[in-house]
Amino acid sequence: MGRINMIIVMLVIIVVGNSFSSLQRNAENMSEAMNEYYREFQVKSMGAFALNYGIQKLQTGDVLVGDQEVVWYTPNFNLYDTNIDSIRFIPGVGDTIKVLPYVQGTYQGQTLNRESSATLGFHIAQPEEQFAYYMLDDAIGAVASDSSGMGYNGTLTNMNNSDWVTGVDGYGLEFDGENDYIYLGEDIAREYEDKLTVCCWIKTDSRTHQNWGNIITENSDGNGNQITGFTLRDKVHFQGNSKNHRVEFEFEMTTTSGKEKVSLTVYNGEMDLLGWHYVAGIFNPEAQTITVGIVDEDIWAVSNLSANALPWRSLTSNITIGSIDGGGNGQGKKSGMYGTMDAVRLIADAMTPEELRMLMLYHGVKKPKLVEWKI
Ligand SMILES: [Ca+2]
Ligand SMILES: [Ca+2]
Repeated sequence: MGRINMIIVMLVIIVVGNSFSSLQRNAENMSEAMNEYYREFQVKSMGAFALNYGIQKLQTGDVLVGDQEVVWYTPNFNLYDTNIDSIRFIPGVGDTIKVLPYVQGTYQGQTLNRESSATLGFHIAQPEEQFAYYMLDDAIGAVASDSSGMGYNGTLTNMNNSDWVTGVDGYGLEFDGENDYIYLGEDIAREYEDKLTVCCWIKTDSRTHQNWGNIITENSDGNGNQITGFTLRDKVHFQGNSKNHRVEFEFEMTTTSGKEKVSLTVYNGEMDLLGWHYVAGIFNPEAQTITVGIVDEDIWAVSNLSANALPWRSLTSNITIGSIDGGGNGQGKKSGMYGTMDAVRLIADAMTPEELRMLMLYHGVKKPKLVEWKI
């Protein structure tokens, strides 16, 4: 190889070599930028996921937000080097909730924190299959207006203006446990066929009432006999040792397979027996269960139904709130409950505990809609 050629080869090596190393340096810079981008993408994705997850929790009613901020911790939520530490739900101006997931990621030993946020507004929907809703805010007169849109206004029977008292919201009605009732008519009893939920606020009177008192009941023959239909009822005991003071609730349905019922007893100390409680009876032939529960205390009793048990219907059924129509005189199952009621609903569907909690808290099923969000 000649001298000139040698020089050319050396130059080529130097030039190419330099180019390679500068290429390598560029690649290093590139991959760092890529990593940075990827890491940010990862944390942002997790933030977006957490946000979605939080919104979904609100939609399904798994997280319920009242006046207070709710912090929901998610200790095992990890993906690669990123995890959702917690999601905060903060009640905002008007009827809005801010959802703030707190996401943590680690990169090369460094901890990265990130907050995403979304603001949700709400609209309150009434249950689709609701066929009667008595807010009992009429305050005067002999009519309990139905707010369901179905027009099943009730008629106060053996009651007067002094029975309109303070309720949970606005007014409620006080029942004497003897002959006070609201008559809802016969047509209303045909509004459900299989599934049924009845629920209302109840404040028990402090008098002992050892017989079952009807809260809401279907009466099959106009004489107070329970040949067909359903009954949500209670029984209260406030005598003797206060440890034995108790309230019992029972939900019963007459079905094609016979009487199906479920009951629960709550003793003094387990809850304030004389406070307001949101009580529900649920008949669900699809799940083959009958349920009675105290929604605000999250106390439930569930029984299994016989196979193919469906409500047994009668064309002459009527529904009453309080005492039973045609029965009365304070005897056994024909008597009414002692105490005050508010917000009575009848729904031809089997509501879940979450849906019932929403009905209790928001006077309807709360459906979130997105107002703004930032990842
Ligand atoms: Ca009366
Ligand atoms: Ca009311």
